[in-house]
Amino acid sequence: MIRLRYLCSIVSALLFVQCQQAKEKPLFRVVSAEETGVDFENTISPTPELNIFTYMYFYNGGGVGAGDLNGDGRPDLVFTSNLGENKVYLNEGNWKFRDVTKESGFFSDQGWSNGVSLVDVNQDGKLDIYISQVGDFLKFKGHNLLIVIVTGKQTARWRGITTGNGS
Ligand SMILES: [Ca+2]
Ligand SMILES: [Ca+2]
Repeated sequence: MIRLRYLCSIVSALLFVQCQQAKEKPLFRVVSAEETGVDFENTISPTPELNIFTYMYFYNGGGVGAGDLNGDGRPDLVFTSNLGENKVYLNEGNWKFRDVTKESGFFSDQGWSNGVSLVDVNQDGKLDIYISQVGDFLKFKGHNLLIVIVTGKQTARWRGITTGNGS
């Protein structure tokens, strides 16, 4: 009986120590929009005309892509929104991002964007952006969007090319 108590005490002590270690060193932590500068939200609100019953993918969400868009070696972020504005953030280091959506100027044609891929489409060594949108469905008349990024010596120029109907 004493051995059992002794064994239980050791096991309890080990579990306590294990729990303490887990609390001391978390693998992840939440960083706020104020810290990072990333304030994107994909906000959707159902209406009688547009909801899960009229569009079965209503809650599937938008998309996010991470890749170095400006060639500085740091991964930048692109978010696509269903009903709001798609956004681009340049990574300025130390977990700080700058919203360059307005200056990029390539998200003027808003629709129900549901995904983004960052890939070098024209094989010039620089990532380009491909955004998928819902096409001809209900009120949506979206088109997938290919944005080929052309960089100059000091500035980046963005060019949008509209491709066929969205999927
Ligand atoms: Ca970058
Ligand atoms: Ca490219």
